[in-house]
Amino acid sequence: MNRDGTCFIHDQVPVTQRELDQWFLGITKYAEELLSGHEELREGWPDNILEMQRNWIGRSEGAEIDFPLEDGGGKITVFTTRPDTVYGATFMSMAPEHPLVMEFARRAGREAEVRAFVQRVAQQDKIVRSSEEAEKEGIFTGGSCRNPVTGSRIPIYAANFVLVEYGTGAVMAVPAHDQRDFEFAKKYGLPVVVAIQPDGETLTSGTMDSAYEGPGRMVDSGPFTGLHSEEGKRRITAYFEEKGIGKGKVQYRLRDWGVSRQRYWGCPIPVIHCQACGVVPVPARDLPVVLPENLPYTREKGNPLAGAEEWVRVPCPACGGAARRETDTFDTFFESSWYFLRYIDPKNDREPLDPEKMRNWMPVDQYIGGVEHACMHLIYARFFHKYLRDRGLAPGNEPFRRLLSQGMVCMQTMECPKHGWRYPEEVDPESRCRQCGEEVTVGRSMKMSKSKRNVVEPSVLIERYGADTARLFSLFASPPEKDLDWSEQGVEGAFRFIGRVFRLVAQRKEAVLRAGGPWDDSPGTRRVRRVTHRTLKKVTGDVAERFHFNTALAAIMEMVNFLYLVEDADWESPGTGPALREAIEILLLMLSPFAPHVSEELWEGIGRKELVMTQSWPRFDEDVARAEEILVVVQINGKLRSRIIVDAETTEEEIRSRVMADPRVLEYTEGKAIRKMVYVPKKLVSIVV
Ligand code: ANZ
Ligand code: ZN
Repeated sequence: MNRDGTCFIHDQVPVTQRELDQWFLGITKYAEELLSGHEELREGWPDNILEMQRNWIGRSEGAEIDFPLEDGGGKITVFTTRPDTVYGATFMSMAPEHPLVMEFARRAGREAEVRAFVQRVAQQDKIVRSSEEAEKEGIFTGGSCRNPVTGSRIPIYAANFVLVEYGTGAVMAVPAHDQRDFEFAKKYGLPVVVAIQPDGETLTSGTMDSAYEGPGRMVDSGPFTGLHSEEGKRRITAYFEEKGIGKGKVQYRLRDWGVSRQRYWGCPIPVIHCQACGVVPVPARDLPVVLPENLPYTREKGNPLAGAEEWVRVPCPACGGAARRETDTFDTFFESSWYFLRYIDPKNDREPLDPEKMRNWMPVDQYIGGVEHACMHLIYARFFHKYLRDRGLAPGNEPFRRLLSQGMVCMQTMECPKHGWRYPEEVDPESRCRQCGEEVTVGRSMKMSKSKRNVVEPSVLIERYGADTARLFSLFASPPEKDLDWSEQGVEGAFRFIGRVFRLVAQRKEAVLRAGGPWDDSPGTRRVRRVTHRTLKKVTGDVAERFHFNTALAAIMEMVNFLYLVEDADWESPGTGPALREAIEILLLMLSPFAPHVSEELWEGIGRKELVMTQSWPRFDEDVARAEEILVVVQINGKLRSRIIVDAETTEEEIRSRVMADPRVLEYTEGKAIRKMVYVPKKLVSIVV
């Protein structure tokens, strides 16, 4: 942890920078590893999350180059990803917040107008002002420097699109090869100098109507002329390094993490400030630091902790002199970066974690979290893990082997011509807006969130349909990584399905109770067992390997449909009855994680004494599950012309259409009238043309 009094607050405070004493975590030291670690996560993490992290970390390779100031000595360092374009740099643009901007203005007697500009830009949103579409604006500061390779004079502008916290806050502007610089140069009448020529084309500065940002051959670039731009980047950087006026540099967008908050309710930052000793950590024996209770909370006075004199005043742990506690508290992301480690060792009151237990349990096999955590939480947690690893406290490089990023629950809204989108309850049964009576149309799907007050309370659903329906619907509606559209019909469907299972079991209960002994080897029995074990195989795979509960449920539903079609005689038969009993048992075992209450009830109904929830997951029999295949030969006018292999479950109708689509059959039947087609079950199709 670094005490850094000069840093600005980044991420969370976008517009105004306040200079404050703040605590930062040195996450940028891990920037490179947070990126390269993705290699280890490629298998188990969704691509889009890794992509979002990559952008958040934002690695750029380039160079820092010094531009000597025109007068008074000194230099300005810029960060560029295109050192190969330095011969085309014709001016410099600086972040309006850069301390030198006002300095130049003062020296040149341009303070008033420059200050007016700087203050105006300070009001603009940073994201907006640095976006591509934003109007490029700037002002001449009065200062200038020299291009280190051409020696020409470079006027220094303050420009709204340059950000103070990225790179060095100063940019060498190359209008011929950077679109923002191009627009800026056109607006303020600054020269455009071509330094890169694309293959097979010749640019001239006078006729360009946009910048050329691609690679090419270097031109008008002194000794580097003729090099390809990639080669040029390396050679120019080496040249600057040799002359001591620049160096290769990898730049990250990721900033050190400002963790100080001026809040009462955060986790205390356990340090004490002593006049004589400086910053002294609270000794382990005095941990945890407990916050004072019952502080008066007033909106106006900022952090109430700062006024809690009794709590703040403590003796210095090092010298015993009068000292003061830190009153900033941690960002809530601090604790959420490692909370899960306490599950390994929740009762440990001597230390945050036990390295021995960490070795046994970490990493987490499967972590689940929404996409809203892609960047902050999931980067911070990785960073904590790497830090703990470096302290010998955590095994491996990554905290979470696999990540499932679940979708959001959304709600379809209606569009009113007068009132915009409306929630279902704001629309009457005739599809009219309850407020104005206008007819509504189907609108967009919105995320459910408390702040938008479009949350469907689970308790309402549970009261109306029961908890099993609520659960089944959410699991069935979509794969977990996709957003889920809330739908009343979907809930109804889940409810009906549960009723269907209930009726099936209730109806066959007696037969199941009677069915004892081994099953036989009849075709009917084989068919029942094949369906059962195939379904079990599919559900096992979908649930355990992919978390695809929706397709697992679809398979269970198919199996229920199948069981409804089984004849009474089979249920009662001594040979097939036991196979059907197995089917019902496996059905309930499969269903129990999705609809635990009704499964429990039905499990008891078929005579089982133990709870279904204490049963282990059933095992499928691979041989039984394997599809039985049959060979059907095709005769045309009495001659063998083709053969097809189909699943034994395939219906006659399906077999007929497969035969008619067979290319060999088509060869003989194309353009001819089929006079007769006979199917001999599981053996032969005979066609007469
Ligand atoms: C000269 C140049 C010539 C550039 C050229 C680009 C093309 P990324 O890829 O995002 O890292 N830049 C540097 N610091 C900046 C800041 N604080 N605010 C806004 N822009 C800044 O972008 C790096 C490029 O963005 C740098 O390379 C610099 O412009 C600009 F033909 O330098 B370049
Ligand atoms: Zn002291």
